[in-house]
This record gives sequence, C-alpha cells and structure tokens, in this order.
Amino acid sequence: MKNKKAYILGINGQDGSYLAEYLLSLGYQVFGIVRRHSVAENQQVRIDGIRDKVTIFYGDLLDQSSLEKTLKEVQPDEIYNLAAQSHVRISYDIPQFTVQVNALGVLNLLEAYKNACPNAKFYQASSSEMFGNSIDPDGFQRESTPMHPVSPYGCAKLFAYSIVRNYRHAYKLHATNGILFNHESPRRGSNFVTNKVVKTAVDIKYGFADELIMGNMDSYRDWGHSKDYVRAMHMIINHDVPDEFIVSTMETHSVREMVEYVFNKLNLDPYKYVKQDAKFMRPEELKYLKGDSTKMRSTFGWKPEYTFETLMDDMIDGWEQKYR
Ligand code: G4F
Repeated sequence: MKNKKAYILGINGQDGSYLAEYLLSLGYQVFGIVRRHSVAENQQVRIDGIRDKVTIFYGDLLDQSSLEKTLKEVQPDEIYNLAAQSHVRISYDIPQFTVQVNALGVLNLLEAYKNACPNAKFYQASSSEMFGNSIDPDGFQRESTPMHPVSPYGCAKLFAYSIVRNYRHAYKLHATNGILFNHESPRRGSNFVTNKVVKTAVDIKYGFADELIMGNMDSYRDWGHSKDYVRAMHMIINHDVPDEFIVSTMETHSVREMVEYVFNKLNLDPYKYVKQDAKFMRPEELKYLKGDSTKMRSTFGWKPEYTFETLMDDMIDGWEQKYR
C-alpha cells in the first residue's frame, strides 16, 4: 500500500515539528511549507532532526498561488494548517497582519485546497482563544459554548473556524477543526508564558538572570503537552465525518500557580525574583480557560499522557539539559 502524504503548514513550529515526527513514525511522506525569512539561521531548528526525511517548500498563507502550486504537485491525503501569527498579546501590536494571516490566509488556503485537491482531508488549528470570556455554568468551555473572542488573534481564529465549516458544507470538503486549549513543550517559543517562566527560572538558578518580569498572574489556563495534542490532530482529521473537537486536559491552573510550581521545583523562592510590568499585560484579558474534551475522549479514546506537573517537568528538564 502506498504511503499517505501529509502537507503541513507551520512545520517548523512547535506543533508542526512534533506532528511531522509523529506522522513519519506512522509511515507518512511528509511535505512542509515554510515562509521565506531574510535570516535563514535557526528558522528550521525544530525540524533539524528530521530534515532529511521531509520535503520542504517555500510558501505563504498570504500567497494563494504558492499554496495552489504545491498542493497540485504533492496531491496530499491530509493538509494540516498549523501556520499562524500565534501570539495573542502581539496581535494587538500587529492586528491587521494577524487578521491577514490567521483569517484571510485560511480562506486563501481553502480556495487552493478546493481547486487543487478537493478529495484531501483538511485540519484547521482552531483555538480556545475563540471563546473569550464565555464559560458554561459548570466552569467549562465545550463545542457548544458561545464564542466571544477578546483579542484580534481570537477574532481572526473565529473567522477561520467559521469559514472552514462553511467550505465543508458548501463544497462537501472533509474540512475539520480541532479547538485546542493551550499546549506547551520544551519547543514552545520563549515569549509564551510557560517557556518564559521556565527559561528565566533556570537562568536564575544558574546565575544568568536575577529577575522575572511578568504580566497578569491571575489568569487561568488549561495547559497540555503538544505531543499529546498532535496525536489528537491526526485522529480528528481521520474521523469518517468532518467535525469539531475540543482538545484539552480538563484541568485549569493560574499563571501564579505555574510560576510557583516551576520555582519550587528548582528550589527557588519565586517572590524573591518575580516582578510585574504593564508592558506584558493585554488591553483585554481572557481570564479563564478549562476545556471539556469529553467528545474527543469518547469518540477516539484519546487522553493526554502528560499531566500539568509532568509537562512542566519536561520543560524544566529541556532548559536544564541545554545548560548541562
Ligand atoms: O502563554 P500565553 O501568551 O498564551 P495565550 O495568550 O493563552 O495563547 C496561547 O494559547 C491559545 C489557546 O488558548 C493559542 F491559541 C495561542 O496561539 C497561544 O498558543 O499567555 C497565557 C497567559 C495569559 O493570560 C497572559 O496574560 O499568561 C499571561 N501572562 C502573564 N505574564 C503572560 C505573561 N503571557 C506572556 N506571553 N508573557 C508574559 O510575560
């Protein structure tokens, strides 16, 4: 039987790199799309280990012709859109770019997919940020929870989510949405809160930093491990019916609890080092996320292997190994 072909936008990101490794382990042929940068160094560091096993093309969500050309050439079985301007606070600094990429870029990709390979299956990286501060009375967000995003990022993601559903129904495409809650790993960018905290705490331990400057410590997030979540993506895209699924741990922790866990693990007193600065606050904050992933768990038997503690331990270990 011929190997399945996967086409991954955002292959050099945290999720893209883990997904590529996972699909290679399942025998897939993997094709990745990367954007052109003026500085070539370090752009593809997350896929260094599999560089000779994947085929990389230049492409961009803002350039439909690049997508259509490569989709026609590859004729993939599965398309994963993990590319985005993924930083919520920065979406306030560059709102129009964020909407161009995260909303209109997805429309460009859907058009390219419809024209080039409409029989492929499609996965869109939708986000719990789409819920904004909407919470069901029992304290969870689930597939049926109303979506009222509170950032340019969240608004753009909601457009993308909706247009995927629209194209599914209008053009009979196998187009799916995974609504993923926050997911982290040692490969997380160090301007997201978990990796910023872990990296700075390890720096403090080894004498390379003497303070951690934070934004809002009172928001709550449902943090899982990216490795668990890429397995979920593969299950969602391969479901017989294209649909929406929440992927989450069903637990929530405050940023403060996360900071305390990391510092305590490193035998440091957080309150000797942690300060706050308004520059890391957001004009409007999403205060509380806790996802109900019952549908995902009961449909596929999926469950996360990592807990909040083993996730944070893995990240601490990742930074400590760099110093060792
Ligand atoms: O790590 P964060 O920047 O992640 P955020 O905003 O929740 O977004 C992430 O998860 C979304 C899914 O819900 C994704 F769609 C999105 O692409 C991204 O992956 O911030 C988490 C929390 C926020 O409440 C923020 O205000 O941490 C708070 N925080 C406090 N101090 C900080 C900081 N966040 C960052 N990035 N940096 C700080 O210094």
